[in-house]
Amino acid sequence: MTDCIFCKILDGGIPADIVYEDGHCLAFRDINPKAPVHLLVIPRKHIESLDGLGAEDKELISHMMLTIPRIAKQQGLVEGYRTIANTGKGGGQEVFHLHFHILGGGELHPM
Ligand code: DGP
Repeated sequence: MTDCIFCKILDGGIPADIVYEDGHCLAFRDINPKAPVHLLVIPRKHIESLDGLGAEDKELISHMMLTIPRIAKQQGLVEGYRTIANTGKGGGQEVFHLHFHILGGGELHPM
């Protein structure tokens, strides 16, 4: 999807501060951080949001869930972190390529 910002980051068209990558996903620093450490984890496959997942994505989403804690630890978030996936306009989603925010490195208010 050529007009997707995150697909452009995946293909190198837009630079990003990439902290992790593998065959299924990529993690990079959010351009507008809301915490001392604010990462976005995205699948290489263009899926708009959690709502766009199908049964065929079971392995991919499971891989991402298992990888998020590894990335968090790699980035020094040993005390914990918050993981958020905004879904749809009503959920505050602005970029329509599935992503998980990882936030940490400071005090996070209880939700
Ligand atoms: P969301 O509201 O969940 O769709 O969050 C999208 C996030 O993406 C938002 O926190 C800012 C971030 N973002 C948008 N454009 C770029 C970009 O070009 N580079 C990076 N690194 N982050 C971006």
